[in-house]
Amino acid sequence: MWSSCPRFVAQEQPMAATASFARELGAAVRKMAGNKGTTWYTPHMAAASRAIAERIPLVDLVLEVRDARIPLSSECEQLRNFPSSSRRIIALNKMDLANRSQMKLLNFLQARLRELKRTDHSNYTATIMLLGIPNVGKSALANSLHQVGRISAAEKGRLKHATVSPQPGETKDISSFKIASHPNIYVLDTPGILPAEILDVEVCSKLALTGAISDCFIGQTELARYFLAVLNTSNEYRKWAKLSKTEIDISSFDHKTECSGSSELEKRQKKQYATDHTQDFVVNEVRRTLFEVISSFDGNQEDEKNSVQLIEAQFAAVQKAFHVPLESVDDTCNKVASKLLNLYRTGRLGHYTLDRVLWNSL
Ligand SMILES: Nc1nc2c(ncn2[C@@H]2O[C@H](COP(=O)(O)OP(=O)(O)O)[C@@H](O)[C@H]2O)c(=O)[nH]1
Ligand SMILES: [Mg+2]
Repeated sequence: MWSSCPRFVAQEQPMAATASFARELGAAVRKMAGNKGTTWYTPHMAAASRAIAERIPLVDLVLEVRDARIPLSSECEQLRNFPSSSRRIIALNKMDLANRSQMKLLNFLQARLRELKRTDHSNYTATIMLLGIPNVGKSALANSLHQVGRISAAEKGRLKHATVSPQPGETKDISSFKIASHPNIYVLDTPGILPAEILDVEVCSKLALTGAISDCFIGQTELARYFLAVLNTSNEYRKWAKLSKTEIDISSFDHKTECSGSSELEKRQKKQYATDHTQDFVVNEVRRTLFEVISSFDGNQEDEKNSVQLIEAQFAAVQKAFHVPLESVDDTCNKVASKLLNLYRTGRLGHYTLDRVLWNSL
């Protein structure tokens, strides 16, 4: 989804217990980042931020990429004072969930450039700078625009690739990718930037959960707990009710009992990949486990203590679903947390918009 003048409107508040989780986590992230030597605002990010500021006046369009899960919290602060002119476009990425075509975005960008450069259509060269906080998918977007781009066959043969990575901070320099000929249009992929200090602790926690801030600032266990707090107060888990009714018990393939209807091949695969959390049968078992623990919980989720108890019960239950062996408490928790976060961040545990926004306000 993209827009040149978006209007995001904040919606109702999240449940008290989830908000309190978010605040605690965010405060811990801020505290960590305040410690000498552990800030996300590295000298490299500061240098990238200056280089981007110098380039902004020279480009034709600025395409601010935001994370659709946090369309407000992923605003790029550097652009806050940028005049909301026809030169700024905001694109919401990670809507796979809504899986928009990049071709449509390319057409949209070309139309905007044509409006800006009303003169000779065939002879100009235009540049579009992709800008945004780390890990929103700028490089992935640069690659897909480059791939779908209307460029000559010879140029297609020399397609470049921007490095795409689940870790923030992977893009180190500004690089350019051709996305159209006649007129020539280039996109500039840039390193993600964050402000040196983020005052709003809830924003800190959302940036940490979505992966814009490195997990090392708070640890994956705390992040996974925050995710579970979000999950428990959402409606996503209700979609997994049907899993509870069907028998997909993966514990059965360790024993003689066999799942009815499973082929020999499936059974062998299940045995072989029992600890691979990305396998569908493991994901379904995790979903079912989470659903069943929430459904059988009779505490009050508004109550912080109850909410924490539920999360601890879920951690213990999914440890079995993931087939994580019981080692030291910390090791086990870290492994479970890492798998849970990975499934959340790849959209396999539902779709969540952490900022409260009214989409039809766009
Ligand atoms: N689910 C999903 N993941 C995406 C999307 N775009 C990028 N990613 C993933 O997000 C992570 C960060 O992407 P990257 O392009 O390196 O982000 P950048 O730091 O903004 O350049 C990578 O693991 C990508 O595979 C998307 O539209 N949907
Ligand atoms: Mg990048």
